Amino acid sequence: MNASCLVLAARHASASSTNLKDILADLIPKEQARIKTFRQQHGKTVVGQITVDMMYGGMRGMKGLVYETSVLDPDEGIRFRGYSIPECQKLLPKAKGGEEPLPEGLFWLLVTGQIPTEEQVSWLSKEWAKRAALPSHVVTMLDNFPTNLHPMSQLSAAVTALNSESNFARAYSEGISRTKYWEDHEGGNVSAHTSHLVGSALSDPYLSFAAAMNGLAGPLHGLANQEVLVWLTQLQKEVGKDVSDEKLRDYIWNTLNSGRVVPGYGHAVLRKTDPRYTCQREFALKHLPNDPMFKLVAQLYKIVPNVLLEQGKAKNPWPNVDAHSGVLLQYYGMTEMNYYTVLFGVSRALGVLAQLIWSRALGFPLERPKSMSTEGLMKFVDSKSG
Ligand code: CMX
Repeated sequence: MNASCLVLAARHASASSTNLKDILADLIPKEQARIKTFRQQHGKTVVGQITVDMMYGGMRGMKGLVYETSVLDPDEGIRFRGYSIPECQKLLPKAKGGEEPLPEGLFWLLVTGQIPTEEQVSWLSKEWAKRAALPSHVVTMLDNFPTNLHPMSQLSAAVTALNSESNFARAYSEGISRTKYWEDHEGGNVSAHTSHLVGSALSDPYLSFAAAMNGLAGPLHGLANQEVLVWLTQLQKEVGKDVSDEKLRDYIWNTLNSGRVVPGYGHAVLRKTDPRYTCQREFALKHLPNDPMFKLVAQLYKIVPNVLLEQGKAKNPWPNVDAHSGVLLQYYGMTEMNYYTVLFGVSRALGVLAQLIWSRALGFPLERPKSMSTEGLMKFVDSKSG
């Protein structure tokens, strides 16, 4: 459902309610009916073509997934329920005296398609606070992990163990009706797709989210924000703090020539600077313009894209969100770099769990694409050309 439809559909419920569940109970049957009609009319419409390259190339560009909460445009970047990042910054409620939108407001928007009121955001804050306590077995488990276990592994293990508390798992074992799967809610890219896939097996939201976190923990995905800071710190150690553009170029080429990627640059879909990077850069320009690490990141922004273009491999030479987030975190005192991806994971929960509610509400079936062997694919291509 696009943002405007959802807004219209939600208007009635939202006018009188601050309860997210009541609003969803009103929205979901309308959306179910709308999609049913759409599928009856257009179910056999062909959406795209699948090429041999797509099958070997990580399924890039293959349209095979319905995801309601956000859409990523290669040039423009992400829109949440139709709203760009600057629009979200402008429209969503903020904390008293604050300038940035509250996460509760973004979650509300993702789930309902509607910009919430301050009262609705405050209702959701209280709901989340009520659920904040960890069961003692999870605390004990975390305390018993060795200190060198990466925080992302700790997060994933802790969320998995939280499924002892899952209302969904309990209700499912008691024979809950399919139409109610969305209610017990505790909630494309690797992490979002993983939670979607695992959730499609009706694994409860804790298990689905933990699986997503295992994907986010990879260096080509969410761990890149830690990798960026490690790379920047090493750079400063090796070439000093006030480094010339020429020396930076050499350092970047050394990274590439040693067979590594430049962390924080490139993207599987985006073909322009990530608007999340731009948003963080504007924040840094306002609040920490003289921070040496920010200055280095800004200097790299002028140099890395040209080097990547010169190398001629990366389809997108521009920075992604991970090129910037660590710099802000270190400025505000979070120097434990291996926790950066955990924070990314917490924010990702808002998106993937909002979608999980809708996946359940719309009754998406078990996800199971068809695979082929190289042998089978070659025979298929032969039969086509012969
Ligand atoms: N540095 C060096 N080489 C890069 C590169 C980078 N930043 N980005 C892409 N390339 C290379 C790829 O490794 C690939 O090389 P090979 O042909 O030798 O295999 C080639 O350019 C083509 O890759 P692509 O189609 O442009 O990019 P992919 O869709 O395959 O991969 C991504 C996308 C993000 C994994 C890749 O750009 C990368 O490794 N970036 C650095 C890690 C990073 O910042 N990840 C975070 C992404 C955002 C997020 O999900 O959090």
